[in-house]
Amino acid sequence: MTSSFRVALIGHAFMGRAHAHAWRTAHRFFPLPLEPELVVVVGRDEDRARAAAANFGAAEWSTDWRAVIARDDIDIVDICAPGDQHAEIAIAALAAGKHVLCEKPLARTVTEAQEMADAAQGALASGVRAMCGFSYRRTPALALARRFVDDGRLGRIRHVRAQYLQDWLSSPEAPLTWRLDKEKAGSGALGDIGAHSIDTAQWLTGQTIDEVSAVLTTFVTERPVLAQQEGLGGRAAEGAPRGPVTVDDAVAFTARLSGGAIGVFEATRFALGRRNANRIEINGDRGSIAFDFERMNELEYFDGDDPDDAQGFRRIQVTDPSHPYVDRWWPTGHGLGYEHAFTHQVVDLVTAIAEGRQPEPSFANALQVQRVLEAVERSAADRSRLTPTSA
Ligand code: SOE
Repeated sequence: MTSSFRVALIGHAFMGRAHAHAWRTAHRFFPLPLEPELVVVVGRDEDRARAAAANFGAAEWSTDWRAVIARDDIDIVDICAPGDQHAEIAIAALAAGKHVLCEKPLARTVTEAQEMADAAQGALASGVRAMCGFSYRRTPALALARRFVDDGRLGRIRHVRAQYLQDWLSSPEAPLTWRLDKEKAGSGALGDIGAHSIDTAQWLTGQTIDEVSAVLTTFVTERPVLAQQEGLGGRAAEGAPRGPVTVDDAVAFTARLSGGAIGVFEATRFALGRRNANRIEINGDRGSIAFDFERMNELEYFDGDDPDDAQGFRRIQVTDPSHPYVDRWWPTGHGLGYEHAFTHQVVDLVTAIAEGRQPEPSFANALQVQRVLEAVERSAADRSRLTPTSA
């Protein structure tokens, strides 16, 4: 009989829901060495935590994460709380001998991320593992792109072009949520979605971002104070006072990568009409790939070895059983959705832990992303750029 792997989920909003779904689903579709059991849901508000636990099918709820971490019957602590709680909870959970899955970005600052990575390193000796939830790595089309890079189909990589475009803050009336508060989130579009692009680019190319030059901006500096969080946004009361937005709304930066490639990155929540366009294009000297999450079951691939009269990008439908993760789902041509990457994340995490391997992205990988985030912020603040002069 498969033994169970008992999960404490901390946070039950958008990300908590995505994770809860994954914990409940993974073993029903994939053969797992341990069977996840969502035991307890933790939240700050008693009624909402109770309702979330009932909704997710967890037996218990709590408002006290410290008490939950102290329990003997919890194997993993899954942190889906806002960023200001990541470091404290993760470090305490690792010290208590629990495995940890922590949402991205790992922390608010490099200092916090370093402390978390140190704690994860220290816990390794007792077989305790930590992983950061850069879930898009587990989108089948991106996992296929990684396979192509590893197989050398792209050859030597020259360019990375990554954009993460959303529009949920386009209206100045969208209320102030925790994602707009530097104290809670660390940064804005940069850390929330730009971090995904940074992780994806580094993971796909096997190169680290070693140099950046950036501009950051905040288009709407004050917003109505939030009355009720709903999904990513929420509702403000009629005539609510406005409070300050303390993070960036949009960022653009260029980058130099360790293997000689150059990169162009953009992240914004003001790209009206682009709802979740997490895009990346990579050009090598043998081939190219292009991906857009708004068409997440497709990967564009250009093969430079094709005969001249047949050259062009082909659109691969990533729904074949030969594609990563796909064989456990639906017949060819029947696609997957946003939630599946989280399910695959649980599959990979639980399998690695059961086999005594380090699941990736590790806290050390996520610390590297955090260093890039900080470098981007410093570069933007630095203002060491030239203003075009008239001839
Ligand atoms: C909000 O921009 C957000 O929910 C991110 O926080 C997630 O990481 C991303 O998957 C979708 O957008």
